[in-house]
Amino acid sequence: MSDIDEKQKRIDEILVAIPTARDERELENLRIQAIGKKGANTELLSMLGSMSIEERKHYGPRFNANTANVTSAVSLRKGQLAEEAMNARLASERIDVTLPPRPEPRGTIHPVSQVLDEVTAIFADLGFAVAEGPDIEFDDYNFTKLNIPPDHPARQMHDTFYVARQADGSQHVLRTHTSPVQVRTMLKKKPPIRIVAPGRTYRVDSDATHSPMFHQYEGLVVDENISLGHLKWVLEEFYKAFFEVDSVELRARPSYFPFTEPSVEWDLRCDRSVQGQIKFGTGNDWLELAGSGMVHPRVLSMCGIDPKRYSGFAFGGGVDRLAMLKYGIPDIRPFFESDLRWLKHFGFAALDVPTLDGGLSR
Ligand code: FA5
Repeated sequence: MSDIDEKQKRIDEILVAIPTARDERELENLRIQAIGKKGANTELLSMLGSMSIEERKHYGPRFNANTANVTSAVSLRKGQLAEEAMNARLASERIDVTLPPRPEPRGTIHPVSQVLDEVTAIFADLGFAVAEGPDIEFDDYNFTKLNIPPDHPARQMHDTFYVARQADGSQHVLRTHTSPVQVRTMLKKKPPIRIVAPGRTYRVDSDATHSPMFHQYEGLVVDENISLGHLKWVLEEFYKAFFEVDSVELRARPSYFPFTEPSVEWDLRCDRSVQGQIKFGTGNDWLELAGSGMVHPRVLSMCGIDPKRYSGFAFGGGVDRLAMLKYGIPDIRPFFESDLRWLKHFGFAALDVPTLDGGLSR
């Protein structure tokens, strides 16, 4: 058999193999063997140069036809392989819409997380930005810049967890309240300021209504001409939205916090005449809700704000207490015991994000 016949035979075999190539790689391999750089037909074509005119007339069209036949067979098979791959993918990714839905998610949202989200949603609606601070706080921010200098008797009220003093002599504490976020905000930002700071707080304290780790929310507004009237309106709006009632009645009591002057504590009118139930807006009982006051001018100055030009109010209360009141939870300790039965009973559906429009706690 001549060299030409042998190569032609190889090309014919390739033309037979192409329609059954199993994948793109095998197909490409066959194409290269026929019409690649060193393919059988490429070699045939290169022989044309040394042939006589007669031979060239005879073989030329045949070799060119080889190229055309291989190219069109490869392209046909390529299309078929692509279609087969798509069909296989469609079959494997098919969704059976008649199958039952996935089981309900089993995790629940902790009542404290729920109330933190509710508080944030309400204050966001009133135009307050959310501010944060660290749990391990400078003694200076937790106390001194809040007008509680070292040795001030008010430090005793806080039952503080102190952190070992640093090598440079600086003192840190586990923050005893969210009020240092006021300091952090005022040091960074100039008025107008309107923030809410929810977060974790710590005190050496433990009984049915006190936990060593608990949560507070803090509000701060600083601007020109801010008064106690503004504070009362904000708190009324907040408690109406939080307890989901149309009206509330707040009672102001004089109080003392070193960082506010005057200081006011707020009670909410409620009805506890039915055992185990509490109603807001009616009744003859009063429920302690929040500490507050006008930001002390000395605190404003220590935080770089001119007290002659600006005034502000601040308030703060317990988040865990709010959760206990709103959801009828009698003891604070199980909040942090991770008992799954308790969590299931008092937890909230994971996908119900509280919003004022969609409902806070439904
Ligand atoms: C303060 O902590 C002030 N920083 C609040 C404040 C802010 C006043 C801004 C003025 C301006 P007080 O120590 O009263 O205040 O604590 C506030 C609330 O935290 C309490 O009413 C209570 O609801 C909650 N709380 C305090 N200690 C605990 C505790 N150990 N466990 C749970 N809740 C607590």
